[in-house]
Amino acid sequence: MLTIDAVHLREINMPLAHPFETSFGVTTERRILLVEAESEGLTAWGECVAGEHPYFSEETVDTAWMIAESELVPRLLGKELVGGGSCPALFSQVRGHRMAKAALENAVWDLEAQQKQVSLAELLGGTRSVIACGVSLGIQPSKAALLEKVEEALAQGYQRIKLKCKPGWDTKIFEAVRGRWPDIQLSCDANSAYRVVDFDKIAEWDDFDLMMIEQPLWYDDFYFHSMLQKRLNTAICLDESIRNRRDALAAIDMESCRIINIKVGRVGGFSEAIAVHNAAAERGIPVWCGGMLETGIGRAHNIALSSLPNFSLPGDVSASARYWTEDIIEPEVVVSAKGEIDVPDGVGSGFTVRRDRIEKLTVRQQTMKVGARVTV
Ligand code: OSB
Ligand code: MG
Repeated sequence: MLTIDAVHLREINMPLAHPFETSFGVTTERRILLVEAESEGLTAWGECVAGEHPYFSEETVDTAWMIAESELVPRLLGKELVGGGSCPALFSQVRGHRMAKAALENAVWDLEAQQKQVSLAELLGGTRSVIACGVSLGIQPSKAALLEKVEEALAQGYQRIKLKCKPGWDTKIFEAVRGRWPDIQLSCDANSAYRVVDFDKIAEWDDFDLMMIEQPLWYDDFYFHSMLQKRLNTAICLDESIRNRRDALAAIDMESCRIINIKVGRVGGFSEAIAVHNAAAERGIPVWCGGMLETGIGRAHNIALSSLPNFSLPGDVSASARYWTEDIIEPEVVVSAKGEIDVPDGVGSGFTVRRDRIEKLTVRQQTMKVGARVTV
């Protein structure tokens, strides 16, 4: 059993090493909500993957802070918990706000691992000692710039290249990359940029032998993805549409996708991520771990999750240096020449949080304890 004595909410601002452009816009600096949970002398961190704007999902840094402060943290404080798996029931009265819930739940899992003196990966049911890594390459100013990025990522060993795409940055780009590298594992991610009028064009992408086409249509859709999947040889992978295990079951049953991207924040925490993983595994649907431009805190949690057996495709969990000039954990996440990350076997997440650096990046913080609240 563990009791949460205090929770600290903190917003840090951190510039990205390189701007990241998707079909919904450019990100150059991240605002990130971090949570820190304390229990009987132990402390663990969680990262909220909500963005600055409600573009990827309805949540933002500000909504997550508000809901954590007013609804979620009060439900955690002072409660006797078995562990991370106790959180969904405590939070269930609050609808949605999955990214806010995940940040807190994941910190509790990390505390549980520390209390049990096991690695987080082991606690989650992980079986892999290394995970396979891919990269997600944003939309670039030119085709030449993109080819350079692909070349660089392949030289670093990454096993799969995912190209962000949108109307006007799609067929020509796939042609150029596939033309130059006929044998690499290549995929694309549209972040919902296409509509039914685009079906004929998307069907032509079968020529490029993509591993998958990620979330081509609406962020909340299964039906039209199912219509599109019938017309394609290429697998559709759903990201935004999958909010929980039931969504995964519906999407698999309707054949809206043949692959699922699991983001622990998008589904509300490790408990639901494991449930999606298991549901997909039982139905022969491979999964991979998506990324949300996380700092080392969220990245460490993604590594632990990716060690589960059905994470059989390379994920978007890449080296710290791709995102940050200096990460907030030690050691930084590194990718081997084979395109793999070692799953730490130390207690907890296996990384140390660099509190000194976090202090410098903090723009607001708040401590909540049983019966007390302090804003700094
Ligand atoms: O759709 O996978 C996505 C980043 C921000 C929001 C959505 C997505 C992404 C990425 C980047 O693709 C993944 C990463 O490298 O962290
Ligand atoms: Mg995606």
